[in-house]
Amino acid sequence: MSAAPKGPPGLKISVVGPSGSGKSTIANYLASESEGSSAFKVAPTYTQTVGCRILECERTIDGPLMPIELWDTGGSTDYESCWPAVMKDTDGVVLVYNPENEGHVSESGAWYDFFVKNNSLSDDQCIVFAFAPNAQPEIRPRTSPKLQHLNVVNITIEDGQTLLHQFDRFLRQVKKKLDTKAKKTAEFK
Ligand SMILES: Nc1nc2c(ncn2[C@@H]2O[C@H](COP(=O)(O)OP(=O)(O)OP(=O)(O)O)[C@@H](O)[C@H]2O)c(=O)[nH]1
Ligand SMILES: [Mg+2]
Repeated sequence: MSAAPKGPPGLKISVVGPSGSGKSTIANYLASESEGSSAFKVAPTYTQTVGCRILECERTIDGPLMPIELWDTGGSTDYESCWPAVMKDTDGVVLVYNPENEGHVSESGAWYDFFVKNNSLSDDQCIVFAFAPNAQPEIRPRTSPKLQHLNVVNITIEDGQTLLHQFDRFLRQVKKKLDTKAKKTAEFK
């Protein structure tokens, strides 16, 4: 009996970072059909994410539509027990912090350590969004020393297109990394 044909493999992307940094705002935007609109739709009131939400979207990355699971993680330490599940088998990490919040800047280093460094992911599998209302694209945002070697991108609420563009670039980079890993594994067999 032949195996059922497999569709294109999807990617699991974990969206992590301090509480109130904008993870759900960003995940909602990416998962919505809002490609045509240029600005985020911001919820009128902030609602803390309890545990983790999984959102789905599809992006075209050098080929057919690729299913993406976005694991939008609650940033409160009350939900720390969920983090191992968020980390497990993740293909990439989107780390979100608000560079205008001093606490976020320092906390973001710990998020990087936990989700990327201690999870044996390569830095290519991580993108950092500095999400602030007044971000200026040409100015490097305030960053934890632990993130200084990473791709840190300014994201503003007015500019959803930049977010989509950066997200697709990141997915392409993750896919390339995974393809290279799979090729190396096959060569060893
Ligand atoms: N960081 C950031 N937040 C903004 C901006 N503009 C508005 N906000 C508000 O900041 C809050 C962020 O909320 P969420 O996206 O729910 O934050 P979160 O990171 O998911 O928070 P947790 O679920 O608690 O981890 C919302 O009330 C946004 O409307 C912005 O440009 N940057
Ligand atoms: Mg949230």
